[in-house]
Amino acid sequence: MRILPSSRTLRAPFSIGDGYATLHSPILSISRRTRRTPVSARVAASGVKGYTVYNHMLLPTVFDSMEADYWHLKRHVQVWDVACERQVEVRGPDAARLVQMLTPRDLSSMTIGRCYYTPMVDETGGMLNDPVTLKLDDDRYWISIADSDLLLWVKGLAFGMRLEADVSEPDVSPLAVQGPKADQLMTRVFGEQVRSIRFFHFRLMGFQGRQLIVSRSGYSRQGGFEIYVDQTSLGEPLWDALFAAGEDLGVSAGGPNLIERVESGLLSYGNDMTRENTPHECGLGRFCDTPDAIGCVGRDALLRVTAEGPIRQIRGLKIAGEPVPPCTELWPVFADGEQVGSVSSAIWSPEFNTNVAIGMIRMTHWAPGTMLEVGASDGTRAAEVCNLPHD
Ligand code: THG
Repeated sequence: MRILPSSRTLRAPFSIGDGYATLHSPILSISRRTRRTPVSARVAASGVKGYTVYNHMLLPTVFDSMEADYWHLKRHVQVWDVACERQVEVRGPDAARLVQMLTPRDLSSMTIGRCYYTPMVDETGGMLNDPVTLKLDDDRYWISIADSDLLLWVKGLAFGMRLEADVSEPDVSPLAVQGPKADQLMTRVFGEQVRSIRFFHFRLMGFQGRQLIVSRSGYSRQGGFEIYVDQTSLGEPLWDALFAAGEDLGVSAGGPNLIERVESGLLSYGNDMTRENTPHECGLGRFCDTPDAIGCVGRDALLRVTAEGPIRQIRGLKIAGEPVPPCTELWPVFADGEQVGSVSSAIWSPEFNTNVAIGMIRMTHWAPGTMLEVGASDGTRAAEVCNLPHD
């Protein structure tokens, strides 16, 4: 499959900064390893201009331009091929015990039909993933993972602990509908009942004689849903139904948008956090109930670090000057010439008229309003610490 060399994509797909030309224009070689999704053909037909690879699968990132996609997402409605949000299914008598081993969030009162944002940690309390966990039944969970091979860790625990639980990656590919007109569009395809789905809850909704899990969730703060397409052959009919129903709403293909997610303070595993970080450093302490998370393999380690509190934490930053180049490696953050943190994601925000960023900052300098310096790849710039989400 040829991605770039068509007449409309020869031009660099990004308008911001020179770095895109050198780092982001090369062709992404596609093979069996960079797995296709149930709607890859529709994505290509919609004129996708850029992909990344996430969980060894194609993730479309740009259609028109990053800025045009961003404004469209904030004003209208988009359909996202987020099949790369793979599900780790955990099923069997020990399923609940195994899922609780993974996370310091207390799942004991989780009810069927709930989605929980769940930091997942190793035995040192280091972040392994930050998935959304769905409880389908008392003995069946889906862990909707971010970009790390969580399946292998979960299978290892299940085998090593001799648990009665099957761990697999089912044929499930989320399709997200995001944006202020998402309720309108979804109602047309699934009926008025979708409106009653509460944030981070899911319900079974009918589509062409099948029942699909639909949740009110998604990787943007513009509102919307995720449809868990549990059969590859349903992908294209569902995509087509959404586009047919949403023509007058200006529905378009989209994807997780870097500008919107940095403004919104949505973290990206592998970018803003790694195994080196605890959930508390990531600002995910509100999703941890460590004392009650009996069985979590990272419980002891996290009890130790929470007693003292983190000494560095995720913060927002506003970076002065012209639009920054793409942040493809950590940028050091300085105070009086000494490093006090690093920036992991940064982009020009057309809405706030400044560069917005996410970084990890030492406690001595993490107070909002603190002025620091960022060693961006094109030079040093002034930056101000702020809370997330940006406003
Ligand atoms: N949806 C589903 N799977 C996913 C993602 C998703 N897997 C990969 C990735 N995204 C996982 N990471 C996140 C990060 C943030 C959120 C969801 C998944 C998120 N956070 C809100 C917040 O932080 O304010 C709300 C959390 C809450 O209140 O519970 O939505 O997007 N299926």
